[in-house]
Formats: sequence, structure tokens, C-alpha cells
Amino acid sequence: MRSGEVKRRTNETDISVKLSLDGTGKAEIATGVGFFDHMLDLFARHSLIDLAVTVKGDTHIDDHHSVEDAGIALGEAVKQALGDKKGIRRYADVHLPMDETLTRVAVDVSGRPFLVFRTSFKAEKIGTFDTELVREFFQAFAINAGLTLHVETLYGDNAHHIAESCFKGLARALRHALEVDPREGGRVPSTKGAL
Ligand SMILES: [Mn+2]
Repeated sequence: MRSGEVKRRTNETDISVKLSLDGTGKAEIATGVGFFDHMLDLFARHSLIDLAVTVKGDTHIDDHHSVEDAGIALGEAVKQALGDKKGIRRYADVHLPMDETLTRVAVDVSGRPFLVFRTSFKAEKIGTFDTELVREFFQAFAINAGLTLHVETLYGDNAHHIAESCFKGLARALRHALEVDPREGGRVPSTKGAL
């Protein structure tokens, strides 16, 4: 089982992440941020990653530190679980529709962190959640997991749908990219021999 466990504590947040890449999508999520719980729950379900996340953060200020630091810890845990990346598919992309919204997510599990995020929201809030935190999460996650990650919402109106399409798209793309490809025969999928 490819698994990762990260504990991360600062003056702003106290975070625990435990995951297994070869899971069934079982989620135990308690971040103190309701909408973010919803996003991580569906991320686990659609990536088939077993995921336990606990965040105790300074949400009396706002949700920024909790969301960003969870992205850092989750990225570190994925990187740890991947190890030398032997046998993985590496590349994947998905178009994820949600009602009127369509988001494209493309990923290269490259070890070269980069985020392109072309998604904007017409509303500043989803309930009490700041929509700009979606990008903060993706940035923290991509950098710390070592992913080249491109997210673009091609069209869409509803902020809840747009956010959800980004998280589900990430999940579905990672599900494929992180999977072991039997044809690779345990090799690292790069002509350089390392990722
Ligand atoms: Mn929803």
C-alpha cells in the first residue's frame, strides 16, 4: 500500500493528514471549514484515495490558514506516498462537467511543481467560504506534491459548481495519473530514469 502520513503544526494551524493512494475513497474529514470538508470528502471519493484530515486552525480570523496549510500537508502526504514514482501512469487529464460548468484538469506527476489556474468566480463567497481560497489550496497542493497542474474552467456560473468541478476534476485526474500501469513493469515513467 502506498501511504503517507503528515503532521504539521504552526502558530496558525495544527494538521494531521493520513492517506492511502490505493484505497477505496474512504474519507474522515474535519477541517473546521464546512465547505472545505465537502470538497475534501468528494476529492477522496473520486480519487479513490483513503483520506483522513484533521485541521485545528485559526478560523476565528478566517479560513485562509486552515485551507492553505491543509493543502501543504496533503501535498506532502501524496509526495511521501508516491516515493520514487515507479510504475505510475504519470499523465492524466479530464473534462469535468457539473451542470452548467465545465472544468478541465491536466496533471503531470513530474516532481516539477507548477500551477496554472484559470478559474474565476463571479461570487466572493460560497456560504461563509471565500472562493479565492480554492486557488490557494490548489497552489499549496501542487507545489508540495510536486505536480505540474493545469486547471481551467472553460465556462460556468455557479460558484459552488465551479469549485466542486475543480476538486472533482483534480480527483479524477489524479486517480488515473497515480495509478500503477501494469505495462510500465515497475519502471519510472521518464526517459531520464527519475522523476
Ligand atoms: Mn456540492
